[in-house]
Amino acid sequence: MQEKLMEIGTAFRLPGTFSAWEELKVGNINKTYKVTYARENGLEKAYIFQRVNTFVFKNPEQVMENIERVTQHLREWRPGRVTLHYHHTRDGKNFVWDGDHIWRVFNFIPSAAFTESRDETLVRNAGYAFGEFQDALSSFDAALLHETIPDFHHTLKRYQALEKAVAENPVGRVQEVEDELKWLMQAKDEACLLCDLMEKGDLPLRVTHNDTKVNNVLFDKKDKRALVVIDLDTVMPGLAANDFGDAVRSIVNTAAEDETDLEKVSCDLHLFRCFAEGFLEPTANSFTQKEMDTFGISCFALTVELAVRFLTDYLQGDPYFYCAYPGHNLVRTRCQIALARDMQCKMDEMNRIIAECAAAYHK
Ligand code: GN1
Ligand code: MG
Repeated sequence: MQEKLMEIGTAFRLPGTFSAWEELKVGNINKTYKVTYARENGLEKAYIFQRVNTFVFKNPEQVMENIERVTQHLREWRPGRVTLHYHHTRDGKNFVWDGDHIWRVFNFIPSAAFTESRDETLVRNAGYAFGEFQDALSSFDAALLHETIPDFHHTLKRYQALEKAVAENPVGRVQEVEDELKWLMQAKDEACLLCDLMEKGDLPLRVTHNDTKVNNVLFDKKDKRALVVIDLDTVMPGLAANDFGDAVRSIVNTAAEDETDLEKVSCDLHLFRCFAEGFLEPTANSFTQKEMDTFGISCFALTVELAVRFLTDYLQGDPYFYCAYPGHNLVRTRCQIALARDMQCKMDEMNRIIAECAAAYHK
């Protein structure tokens, strides 16, 4: 791996001598490495090298074009703020193709990141960061964006892909997952409510992040302030509710996304309130009432949708999500189902909390 990383560093003309590297085990799609160079002045400088998964991102040029435009917009929106800065090769490209894979390099931002957190300040700050991201992109022209993964949060189409995988049963795993399928099929109408409203044109299309996991926010190590929202691969037109729901799914789960002890999985309502406060503080005045009315159900929808996606991948032999062990996608499916079931029981309270937070920040 070191040789490969050195070759990539050379393509990007990084100054200094390659001195260290480590893999950062974050994310289920791309491979990420922290690479350090020693400069002539004696100081060390670190970069993030990422190998883009081209099975998932079929058109990486378009992904990079989107990122270029969005980061430029963010820099103009709040000059002086930390943003992702991608490096360019000699011929002005922001990625290289090494014959097998696409690689990109961006600045390493000294910070802390979390895959789980019970810290209410962090959760509130994560909410604020994703809310502010929405706010920043409300002045960005959506027509400038490529749809890098079409129908990414189209829950109904995700169900259709699952139904196809069940019918084809390519690796013979359907018999094992009857209980999960049964639960997901009875939840279908409720989970697709949000997507039905989108299809009817009842909700505005905005420019959204679409992958609002807690580890996609970097925090200041000392004061827990959110520094920057990262992982801009899926910034596309979408519903504000997608970002809200996906974030809640990831941030207020009391267990990891692949917890095997389902007793530990639940939606923590106190953290939910913290997140909703953070998210709505910068946005409550720009979202429509109709949009905010969908925020509760969006948490259920996005959780079920991800269960559907994990299960589809499992039935297809795991081609999409990185699996650390056999059956990982099934474990993830069960965990998301457990979380969605808990949200169902708490939906009235979740809606009440959203309404209170929206009222508190509405001027
Ligand atoms: C993937 O790569 P990562 O971890 O940011 C996936 C998300 C899922 C998430 C679940 C492009 O995100 O949609 O919610 O896994 N990204 C893509 O952990 O499919
Ligand atoms: Mg991602």
